[in-house]
Amino acid sequence: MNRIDSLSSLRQPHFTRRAVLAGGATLLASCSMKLSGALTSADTHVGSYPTVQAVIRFGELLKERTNGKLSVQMYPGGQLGNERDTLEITTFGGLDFNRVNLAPLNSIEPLTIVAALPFLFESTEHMRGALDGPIGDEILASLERHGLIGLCFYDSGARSFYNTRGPIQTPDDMRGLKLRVPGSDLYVAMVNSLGADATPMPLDEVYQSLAQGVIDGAENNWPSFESGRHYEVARYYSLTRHLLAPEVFVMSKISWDKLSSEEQAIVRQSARDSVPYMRQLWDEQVERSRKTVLASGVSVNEVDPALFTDKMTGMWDSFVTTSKQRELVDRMLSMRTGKS
Ligand code: GTR
Repeated sequence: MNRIDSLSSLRQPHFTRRAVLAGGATLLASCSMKLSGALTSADTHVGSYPTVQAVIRFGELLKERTNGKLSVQMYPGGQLGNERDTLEITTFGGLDFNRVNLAPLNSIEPLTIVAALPFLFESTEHMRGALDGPIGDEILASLERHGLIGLCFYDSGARSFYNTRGPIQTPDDMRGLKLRVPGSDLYVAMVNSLGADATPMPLDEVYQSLAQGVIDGAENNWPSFESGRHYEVARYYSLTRHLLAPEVFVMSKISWDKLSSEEQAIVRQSARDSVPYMRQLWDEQVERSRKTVLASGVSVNEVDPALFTDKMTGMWDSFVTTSKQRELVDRMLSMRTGKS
């Protein structure tokens, strides 16, 4: 069984943690000490999504800069499992790379929480400025103790609420709504702080759950709202823009340790060099998705963010509990310009 056949066999709907670990042991045993050839990478999004395209670009740079020794085989569309499962597989070396949101890392590494706090970043420029520098480097470095090498952050735009019931103008309109969130306590608390009922669920179950009325809504950025076809069933999108949490591109530390230091430097630099490309694709994709959603007749409304900010920032203290987290939050806040 090759590595991807092994991974596919792990993608049974009800595989247990023990099965994952056993599969991982098999995968590990079949790994050679040095890495070469096509390295694997997973993404929950479809092939045209900017995060997938950015990692493909990363793979091209890697191939060019290692004279063909290393390249990337991308598995998009969640075909190897949801983000939480593929992250676990990545930590034991069954996958070489992974592109995920910060949310599934929140329960693993407290420093990832600071960049996922609602209403922390005042704008995309603020988020990029903070995470492109030393603060971002510290958050990426914190992943190493969990078996992951943080390579770079990608944009994820602004997340807003959408639902099947009606426009949200104030938190009162959210009372009792069953809203899907990614599996992160931070997201659960954030949504519950507004009086809604947070329902953690993997992304690939959202469309069906909306269609069947299992949930009333969810929250995400324009491209995910559109590419997951959630807008076909949730016809109200209310622009709270409560979260500008980034995406993150990681490598398995087990795979990383099999690279020479020169190759490691190439991997780091190529990941960084894929970021401007991702951002260009991202801005274009946001515009395309916005147009598609609007053309379909979805009701889109602006909200007064002040009505949401107090409630949602009120829960920061429950999640920012260490002095290191506080220090990073203070540094990020000091980079605000007051222009959003
Ligand atoms: C998207 C993000 C995915 C995933 C998804 C979700 O914006 O790109 O990685 O985290 O949100 O809500 O599960």
